[in-house]
Amino acid sequence: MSEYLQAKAAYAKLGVDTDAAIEKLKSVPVALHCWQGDDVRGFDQKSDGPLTGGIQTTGNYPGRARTPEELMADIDMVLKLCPGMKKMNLHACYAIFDDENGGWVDRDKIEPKHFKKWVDFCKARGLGCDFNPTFFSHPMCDPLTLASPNEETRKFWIEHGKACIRISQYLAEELGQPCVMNIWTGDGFKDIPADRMGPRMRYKESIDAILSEPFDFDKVKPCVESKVFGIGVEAYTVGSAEFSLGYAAANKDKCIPLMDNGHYHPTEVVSDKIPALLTFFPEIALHVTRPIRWDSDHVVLLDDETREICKEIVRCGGLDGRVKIALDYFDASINRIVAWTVGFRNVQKALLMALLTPDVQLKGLQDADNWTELMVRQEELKTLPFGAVWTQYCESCGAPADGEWFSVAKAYETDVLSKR
Ligand code: RNT
Ligand code: ZN
Repeated sequence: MSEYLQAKAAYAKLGVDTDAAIEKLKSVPVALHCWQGDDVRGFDQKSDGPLTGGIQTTGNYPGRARTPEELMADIDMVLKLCPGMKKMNLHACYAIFDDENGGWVDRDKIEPKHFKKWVDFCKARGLGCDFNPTFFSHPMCDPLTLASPNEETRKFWIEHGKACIRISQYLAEELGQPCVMNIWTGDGFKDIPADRMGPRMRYKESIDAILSEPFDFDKVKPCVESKVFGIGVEAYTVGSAEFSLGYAAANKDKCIPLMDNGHYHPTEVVSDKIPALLTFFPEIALHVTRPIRWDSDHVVLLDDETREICKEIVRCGGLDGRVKIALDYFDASINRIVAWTVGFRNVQKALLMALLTPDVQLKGLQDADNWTELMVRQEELKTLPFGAVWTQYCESCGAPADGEWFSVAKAYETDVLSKR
């Protein structure tokens, strides 16, 4: 008997159908963030300014993508190395300006045509696309954006947000899949503020203004992403957890909350917050990342919290569109293709593991107050032959198995990345 058939039989004993799990996972889009490929630089700034907004890439591994063509080629390699259904995730700073579309414009003036090449890229690969306004790494950050006391600054960034709504609508219509549009700013202060309410009131009004731009909520899913602190923004964050959740709750007809698991105090876990939010919100969005001590955006591993997040997504019925899953990390200290691939494959693994869990039986034990057997059953799941199911999944997606893809990534490094 093949390894897969043996594994299938082992899971079947627990009432788990491995074939069904594999088929289900193939239908779940996971958004691949374009910004791992170039250390969150983008293409829209003439001068090579620093990354701002309290986020930080560290490392200077050779081979980062410097042009849209290089970034697209790198993404193609990642798509080939990963199983599962992918969706692109772009930032506004990845706009492509050329002579055909009239050349460079500032962020308040960007249009769908600046993303036409990305639409062509996605169409050719059957991908949907998510989108993000870019409220950082720009001279109009004073350093605040949507919460700035300066009206001219706020106006510029509101116009940027509205332009991004129009672009998101265009992406959704062209690609025939909803576009999640995430609003995150690094607005906040390094030191103790004298006014905590003013910036939040301005932030609220600015988001209101952005969302007053007409859009179809079935196609465009605006999100607000909360944060606890950033580098140089240690004392106060305008878009805190309560602010963002409050905003989403008060605007359920046009906005959903987004949780990034690097954006909470270290003993808080997003896995536990998923069912809490799904109790009240029809839809929520996630940025899956790996914080170490802070929002360091390390590559996602198959660690306990990633597994727990995926278990909650599956158990709470999140795979049928209620939970929008995206990756968000940027490691510049290792091969970027490998960083992307390891994180994407790990989210796929964690989702597959979750789908291979006999949830109904385990819930039954909990409801019967049988914590002894629940512990035994949960622990024994850990040594089931998951690897054989994973290999089968990769094969049925036409993607390489573990042990097969790293050499391909290394050859690409030798042939392409090292020549940049
Ligand atoms: C920053 C947020 C945000 C960014 C991306 C680039 O802390 O997580 O989502 O990482 O928009
Ligand atoms: Zn994020």
